[in-house]
Amino acid sequence: MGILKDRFKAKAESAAAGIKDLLKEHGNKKIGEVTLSQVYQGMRGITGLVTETSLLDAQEGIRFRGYSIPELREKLPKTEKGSEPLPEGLFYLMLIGELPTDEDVNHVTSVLQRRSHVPNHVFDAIDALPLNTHPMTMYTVGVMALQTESYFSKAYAEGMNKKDYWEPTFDDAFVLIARLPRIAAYIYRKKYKNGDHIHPNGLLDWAGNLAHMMGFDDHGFRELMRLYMTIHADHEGGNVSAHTTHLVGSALSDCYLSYAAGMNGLAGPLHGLANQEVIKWIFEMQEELKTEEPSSEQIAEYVRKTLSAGKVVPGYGHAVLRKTDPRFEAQMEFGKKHMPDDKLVNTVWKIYETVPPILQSLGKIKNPWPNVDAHSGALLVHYGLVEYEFYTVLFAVSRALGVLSSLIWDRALGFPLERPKSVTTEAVKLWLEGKEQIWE
Ligand code: CMX
Repeated sequence: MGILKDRFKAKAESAAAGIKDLLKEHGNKKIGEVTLSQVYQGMRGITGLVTETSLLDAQEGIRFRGYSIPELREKLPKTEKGSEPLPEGLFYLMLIGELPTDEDVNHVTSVLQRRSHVPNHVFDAIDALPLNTHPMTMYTVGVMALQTESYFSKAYAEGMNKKDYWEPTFDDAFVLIARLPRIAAYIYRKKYKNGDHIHPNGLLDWAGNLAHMMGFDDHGFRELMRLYMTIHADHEGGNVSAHTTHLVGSALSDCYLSYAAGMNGLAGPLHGLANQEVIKWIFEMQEELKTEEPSSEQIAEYVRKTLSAGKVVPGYGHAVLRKTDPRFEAQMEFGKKHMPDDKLVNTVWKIYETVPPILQSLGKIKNPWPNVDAHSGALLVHYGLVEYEFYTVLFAVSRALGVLSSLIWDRALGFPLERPKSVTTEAVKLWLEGKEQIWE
């Protein structure tokens, strides 16, 4: 861990000095105009956050420290027999800002392996919940129970210099990330496999071990987990899970408190829960149509029925993206390579041909194309992971890599408490009448 910390410290010190100079010279420059619609409609398009780990382009999709998903699939280190990137490599890239070598990734893997022991009281907290509790609730309860381990909270209570905040945050992030696969797998085996738990395999990589502890030792499934954990990790800073983690962290809440808060946002159906909703929607369609291979006409009919019931078509649309999500495309490539004849996967592809023109014809949807969640469930079902309520937990394990590396950077750069201004409609009306302006 010492080498990583030293590399991070050097990067962070020079980045913080650079930002200080930048603000000294350009701090008063306008970075955009905020309209009343933006104030009322979810702050779309307002640039108001710095997130160093990744940047989303509406037309191009996500880039992690400048690298697109196809580039990461090519350049990040892999296992000896694998062809998908190891998510540890992406974590290193987001944290240090440079592509890792094989040796760097092995180092991250072994640091995570060494810190992966989960104390028993975490399992006790999960066990205290009724079995029908949603897996995402079990997961955040598990994360909150683990908060007893926070180095940051202990160091803060003892009186720490603010210059040092990043260091226990760094340690907390590694410990938390190391333990998440065990917590996720524990929930999976408890809820769906009669509590028949599987011990970690200390020789496996982070994602491979998650697959193993869940009970999936197929090479294809492990590869899927490596790809899945890589592509779901980060999507710049404004999405609900990343923004919430950052916001809560800005109050100097530690990694556990901040990440659990973010994951409660991920558990919403317009965000990460959409992956469960997609498969639920397809299963319900298959049941209603009494076929596993619905035609394009049947799908179109079902989509219209969904829309006329006032529901969204899950897995389609995005607040920022305006094209097919490259994370959808990466999963489609995986499907073509590993399971080209799978009926459910083919249905996902047929839905992809059918849904965008229908959504486009409504005239109000800004992005009719599929997002990451439109594809993921079908690949999981192929390997036998049919319990779709669990899918968002996998998203959450992956998202830890992005939001926690960002949180380390937040503390290293000394980002302050987040506190945007809000207004009342009454105040807006007075302002429109030219009577009063209370916000300047
Ligand atoms: N199906 C039906 N209607 C949709 C739609 C969809 N897939 N996507 C957007 N719309 C509707 C919106 O509900 C909104 O309707 P109203 O004006 O009646 O309120 C209108 O189209 C305009 O919305 P928008 O500006 O295009 O989209 P937003 O930025 O407001 O919302 C998102 C983005 C993702 C919440 C939305 O597209 C959606 O609900 N998609 C389905 C859920 C989903 O897949 N979420 C996962 C996103 C990725 C992730 O975070 O994991």
